[in-house]
Amino acid sequence: MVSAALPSPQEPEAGAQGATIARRTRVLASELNRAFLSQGSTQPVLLTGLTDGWPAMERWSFEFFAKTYGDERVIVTEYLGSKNLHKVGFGRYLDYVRDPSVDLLPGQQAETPWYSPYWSPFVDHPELSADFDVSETVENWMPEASGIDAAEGSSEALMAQWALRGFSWLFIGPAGTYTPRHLDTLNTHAWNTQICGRKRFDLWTPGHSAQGDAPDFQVVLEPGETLIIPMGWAHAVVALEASISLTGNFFNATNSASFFRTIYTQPDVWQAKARLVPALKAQLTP
Ligand SMILES: O=C(O)CCC(=O)C(=O)O
Repeated sequence: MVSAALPSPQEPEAGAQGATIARRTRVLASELNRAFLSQGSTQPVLLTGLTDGWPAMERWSFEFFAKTYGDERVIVTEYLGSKNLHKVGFGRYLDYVRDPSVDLLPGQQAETPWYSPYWSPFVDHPELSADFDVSETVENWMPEASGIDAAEGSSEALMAQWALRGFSWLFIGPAGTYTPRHLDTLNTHAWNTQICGRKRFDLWTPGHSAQGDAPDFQVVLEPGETLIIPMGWAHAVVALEASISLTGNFFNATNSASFFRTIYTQPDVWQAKARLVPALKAQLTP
């Protein structure tokens, strides 16, 4: 993660650099890979229609999560990547999301509203995975969620947990929550779907490394829309409204060489994800 000046939660400024993001309806994975994710000519793309028929779009709301999972504890932070982390009751956090005047962490100061970007519930609550499906568009070589059904402790089950806990999250927070400019982990691509509320994404083309520069693209993601961010595209995100987003990182033939290179050269990164799985944590040296 790279810190950056905090952005104001505003609409995109008329045509950042005059460029607009490609938009498509219902793209098949073969076309996504060919037209948007091929090495050397990657482009972000905003997809509509992917969420048609997802139970998540009807069911998932602040009220649903409070009622169903409110007893859990979640990590909240100032912004994704900050070291200022606190554990709070999820129900209480959701009260704060709906009413940011609630004093969530008495005595604690944060520059931006408290954010919950680390809730990865799909291993503990596999029922949530049945509420969405990106497989039409996203070809993912990460181990399948169905591996969870494999014999407990089998390598398939452990790999599936590694992938699910380390590469998929529900991000929840009030307006103004913020993720500073960064590149995604282990050279993965990412899909980001808005379930409710709107978020602004600022994007920098691969190789545009000067910090502090205006983004090359800005786009506002509306509920039901999905933004595909290819490997190597730096991005920063700000919520314009109270928001629930679902996101996953993935790799396939278009970036597998880069993904595996980082697995070999950045063992600390994949091992940090492996430590999220108790049986794998036990096998890793501290
Ligand atoms: O929605 C957000 O705040 C951050 C999403 C993102 O950039 C990521 O998961 O890498």
